[in-house]
Amino acid sequence: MCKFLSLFLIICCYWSCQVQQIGISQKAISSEELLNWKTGATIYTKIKNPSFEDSPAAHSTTPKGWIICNFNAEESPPDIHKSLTGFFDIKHLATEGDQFLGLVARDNGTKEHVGQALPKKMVEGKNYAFSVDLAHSKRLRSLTRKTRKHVLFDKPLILKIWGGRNVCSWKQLLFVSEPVNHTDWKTYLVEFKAERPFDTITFQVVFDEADHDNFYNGNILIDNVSPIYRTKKRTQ
Ligand SMILES: [Ca+2]
Repeated sequence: MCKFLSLFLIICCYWSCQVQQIGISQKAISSEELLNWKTGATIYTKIKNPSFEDSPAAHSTTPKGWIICNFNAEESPPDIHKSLTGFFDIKHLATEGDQFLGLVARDNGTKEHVGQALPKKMVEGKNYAFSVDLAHSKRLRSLTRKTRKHVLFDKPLILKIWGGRNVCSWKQLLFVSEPVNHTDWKTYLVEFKAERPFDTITFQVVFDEADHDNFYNGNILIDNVSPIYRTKKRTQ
């Protein structure tokens, strides 16, 4: 009995720690919650080109300040959309400035992700937070190499955000979104405690394995990443 209870407590503790550390399936926050969170918070550092501006808005183009991770030469790079430009039939407006980023995952299993070096290193044991706007397009239509036909990339994906020591290295999972299935923009809060020092960040889209057995074509739109704030404790 004693052994059973000990094992139970260990499992509970492990699960609780995992949830706290990686922020499983974090949901969008309201504008009021965002305002409350920012009140009194201090900026620690800023992400380069957080609005995905100052780049030529074009498909298959990486935003300035960002690097393509795990680039597959047979697949195109991420896309920089401009408000109402209509690349791949996307008709969204940027939430900040005039451009935003689009990441896709494909039915051949490939997934797009971008990363960058941060201006300042995250300090082990300290709490940080930033916000990011996410949306999904039901209209995105593109070529799939699997069938060599133009098809809809209209299924929801999940965004993971990683911290690392080299650009595109994945040492600490900072954030896992819920499946982003909303076409309107929503703001998500990314809260984390640095488990060890790190100074790079990576945005990666992944498949929603809970709802889909196989690889599929999907997209997430990203804009308006806030500065990274030093916080005293988590709010979620
Ligand atoms: Ca923007």
